[in-house]
Amino acid sequence: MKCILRILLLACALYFIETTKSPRREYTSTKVKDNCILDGSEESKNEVSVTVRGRTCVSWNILSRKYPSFRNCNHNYCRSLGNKIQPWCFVRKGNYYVREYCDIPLKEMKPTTTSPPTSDPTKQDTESTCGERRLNRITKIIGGSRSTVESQPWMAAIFKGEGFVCGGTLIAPCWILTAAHCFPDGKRTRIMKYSVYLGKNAINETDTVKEQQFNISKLVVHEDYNYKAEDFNNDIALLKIADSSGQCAVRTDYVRTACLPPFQQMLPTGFYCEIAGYGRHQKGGFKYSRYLKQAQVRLISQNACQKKYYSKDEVNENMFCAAGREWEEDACQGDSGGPLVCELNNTMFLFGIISWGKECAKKFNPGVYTKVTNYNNWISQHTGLPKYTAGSRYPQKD
Ligand code: 4AZ
Repeated sequence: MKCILRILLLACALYFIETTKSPRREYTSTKVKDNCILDGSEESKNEVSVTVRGRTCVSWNILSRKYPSFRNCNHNYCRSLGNKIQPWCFVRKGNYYVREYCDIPLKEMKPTTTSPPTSDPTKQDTESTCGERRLNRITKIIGGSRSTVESQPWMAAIFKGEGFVCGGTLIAPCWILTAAHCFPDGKRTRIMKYSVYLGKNAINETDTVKEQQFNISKLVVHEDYNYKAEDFNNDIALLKIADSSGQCAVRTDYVRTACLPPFQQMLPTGFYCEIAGYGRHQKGGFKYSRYLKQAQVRLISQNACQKKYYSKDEVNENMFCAAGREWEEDACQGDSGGPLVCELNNTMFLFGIISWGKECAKKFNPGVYTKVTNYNNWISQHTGLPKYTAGSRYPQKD
């Protein structure tokens, strides 16, 4: 008995030593004493220290308190560490250090996966190829599931400088539909300060293989959106996007357009649709979700929403309501402008723009969405794309 106890104690002590000396197993190495563990493989050596966003990497040993195995790494060169798809490094963001990919793809990445999006016109979605996706859902988290851009390839992330502003939806290769209230300066918005990302899985990470980055060349806020009234009526805006060489979105597994339903098309009460965004994931929580999330919500009748939950003044005919099962899933701050898409015949149609709601995931306070099907003519007028607003992919009644 004594002998078994001794063996157990010895095993515990060994385990304790092992775990305390290496808090993050991912970055430890036993073989190196004075060398930098990051330079173990010839393959990973390079002298690039600038990220895809143009930021300079910090020296790895700055983080040696958190990652003791970096203590001998007195350089700031990008390295392929962990399961990352390409070399990366830490950069300083305010008081934090965050990881960012560098502008050097891995050698072994095949051209088919690394080739940058091209301007080949056959690689752009049209009104007849919208709404398709490769489903790819992963682990469940509070109030919805973590999503991937493959599941929501129309999802756009709008940034002002370095700061995340709102979600949006790609409805044509050069056009994003979003909420007017995302641009509080209305017509006076300085659009050159903004950028739009498609194919983005995480707000704080850059994945150059999946992402496409754009500037805004034109912002159209609905003429009747009233900033003073704060009533969210006509909470709709269009962004025209173009990358640094003037190209619009290229169709990939991570970037696709959502279809627009026909003018004034309705869906039955109780129909399940999906919302997606990078917004808050807990009521009262202060952190934005770093990762794209999606949730299922059910459409609520206009009558119930105007009489039971809100008033007719608050929810007008340019809006509709939806809520998760048991009120547990909902959009929240930061999700604004993002999509509410509904599936018909394996094709995803954009019915709503995340707009407002009293608090988040609160009983009897559903989320309120801009009714996209009231705006087909407005969208067509401003984009000049009547084919995209005709709803031609929508299943016809027999
Ligand atoms: C917001 O502030 C917001 N629960 C969006 C949606 C909802 C609440 C707030 C709905 O962007």
